[in-house]
Amino acid sequence: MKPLRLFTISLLLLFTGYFVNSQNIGIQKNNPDFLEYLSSEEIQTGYVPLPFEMPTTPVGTKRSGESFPSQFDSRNVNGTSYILAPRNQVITGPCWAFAATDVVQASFYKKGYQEGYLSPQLLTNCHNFVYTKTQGGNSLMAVATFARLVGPAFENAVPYDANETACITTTKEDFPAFVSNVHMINNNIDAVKKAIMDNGSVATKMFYDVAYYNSADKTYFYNGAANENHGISIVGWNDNMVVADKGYGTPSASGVWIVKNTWGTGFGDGGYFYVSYEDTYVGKEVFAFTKRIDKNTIDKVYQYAQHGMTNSVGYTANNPSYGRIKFTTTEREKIAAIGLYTYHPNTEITFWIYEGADFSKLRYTSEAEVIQYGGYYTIDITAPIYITGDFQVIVRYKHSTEAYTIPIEQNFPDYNNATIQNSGVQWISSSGSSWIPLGADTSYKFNLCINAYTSIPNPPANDNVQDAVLLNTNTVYENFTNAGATVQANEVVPPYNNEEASCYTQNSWCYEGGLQNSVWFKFVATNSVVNIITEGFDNQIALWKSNDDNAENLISGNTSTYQLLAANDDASVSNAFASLYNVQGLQVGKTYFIQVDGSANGAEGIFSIEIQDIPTSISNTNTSGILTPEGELTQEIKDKVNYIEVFDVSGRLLQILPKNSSLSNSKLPKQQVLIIKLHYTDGGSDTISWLQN
Ligand SMILES: [Ca+2]
Ligand SMILES: [Ca+2]
Repeated sequence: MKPLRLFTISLLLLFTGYFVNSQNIGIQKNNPDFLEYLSSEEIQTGYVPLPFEMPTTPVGTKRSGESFPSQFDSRNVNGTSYILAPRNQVITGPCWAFAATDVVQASFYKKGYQEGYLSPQLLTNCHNFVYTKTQGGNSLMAVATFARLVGPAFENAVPYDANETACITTTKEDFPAFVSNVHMINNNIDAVKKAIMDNGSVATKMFYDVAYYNSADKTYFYNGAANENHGISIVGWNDNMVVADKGYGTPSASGVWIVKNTWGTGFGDGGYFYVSYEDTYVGKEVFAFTKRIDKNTIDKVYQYAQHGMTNSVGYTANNPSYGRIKFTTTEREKIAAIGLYTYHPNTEITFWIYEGADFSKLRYTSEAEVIQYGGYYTIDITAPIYITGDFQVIVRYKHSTEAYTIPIEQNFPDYNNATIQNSGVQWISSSGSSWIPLGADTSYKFNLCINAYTSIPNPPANDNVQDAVLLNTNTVYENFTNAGATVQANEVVPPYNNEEASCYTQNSWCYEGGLQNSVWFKFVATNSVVNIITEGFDNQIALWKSNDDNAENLISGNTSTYQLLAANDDASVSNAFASLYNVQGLQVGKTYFIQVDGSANGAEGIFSIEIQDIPTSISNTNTSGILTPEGELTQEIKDKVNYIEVFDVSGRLLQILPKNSSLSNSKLPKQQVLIIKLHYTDGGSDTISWLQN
């Protein structure tokens, strides 16, 4: 695969003045079969060659610690079938769409979702490439369509019609899920076997001519050089089956793929046939769909490369190549996932998300990850990153031995007929610091294959203080969330303190990005002292009193109308949950407001909350012989202690201290009665109460 050097940097320097280093940007050679296909006078039907030649998948794909069985069939894996009966495409052309939807269906069944057939019609009608239904397609077109959040749809939602029909609009209601993490596997039998065992089946292609089909034993073998013309899927294998000689050559060894066809159950062996491992195409260029995505986690996709990867560009091997892309959200949206292609197997990927159109606000840095197969990947962003307006994604592609690692959409008018964006939204770089613009108005007329998936947040009902949820005391309320919550204008916030110790006090929050996604509660005091306990995620909490019990004061900006009673970020060293202990001076019958916010740059999570109406004093337990007059454990006790449990007065375990711990020097919550349980090495124990000043 010799790269063509299409562009030289020296020319660019003259015209744009961009600083670039001395490396040239190169582009991968197109697949000659594909170019021949495009230039062919005849309209062909069936399977369209891929625009690029798939790199060979390296060895090293064995299932760890296992060898492959000599026979495997996803129609019967210990009595379970992941495969639905072969369908009939009726006309020539949609084979690729039947194969892709059969493979996605099998992968969903393998994951335990038995939802029936998926719709090839949605693929054939809505792929946005230039081909009509009868003109065919390929697996990459299915990948690109699914990556656009078009399908996979239930068969019932978009039923198959063999006529040429228009794309109909679908919604998430029509889809069981989204699908991603598509592995491209080339010429590696073990990797294909692994993919079948992991995912039920894989999509591949073949050259079909009845001359090479043996109707007696339903076997097939073609080892010539004619172009592929049919898309199929593989559901299993048999290492021992021999393909009989039909007069066109015999494979050198036994072994067949169990191939699912889409010509009805009357073809072959109930719709299946058996193709030699040595066939020119079958099992060589394979697509496995490995990831099911909960459709409720994604609402939108931002992308320029609507047709996905058709080529790759970049710099020479062992140099990082960066792609940078800018999108603009239409409302406040949460970044749910980043979608990207890799061309070469074992490409190392790292990406960054910046808020805004410059680099001043880095919001996310991914782990560097070596992706074993070329293909399409969707990497979930679990951190709560909300964007309103511009944001940028930078992806670094790195490969030690391969060049041109940045997947792009190159335009082929007779294939994808792509709209290439103008400059200003896409760039590439060899340094990650100086950027070469891409665009229809530049020398680099292509789109980057980087997608951003977002979800539209749905703020909780108690996002605003006026909508605070009324809680009763002494009741544990489960399953509140601050996900998608917002900050109101002039919303109150406790003081921050940069000292680490401030995380544990009862009057401030640690400074970790400020107020980000608060929700509100209120209660009517039934005692002058309360504990307020939250559990579930890294949050921060504050208790507020307001004149006339009026919620509006807390967003008025008028500090004389409200008062902070207590605030906490981390209830203990080992526990990032926030809680308020022993808050005193409440007025029975008055309403108090509780603010719960995500800590550490706006964490989101599910949590429980409980307001404990506690007695004002608890009886002291006997501490004689255990504590020194200074309030420290005596040496005799320290020598006996194995470990120490610390509880709050409600009996909740706050933390565990190791032997030789000092009570007074520990980071136990202050100004709060604690229950200290001393566990001795001989199995005995003592319990004392403890108030740290
Ligand atoms: Ca809020
Ligand atoms: Ca916290």
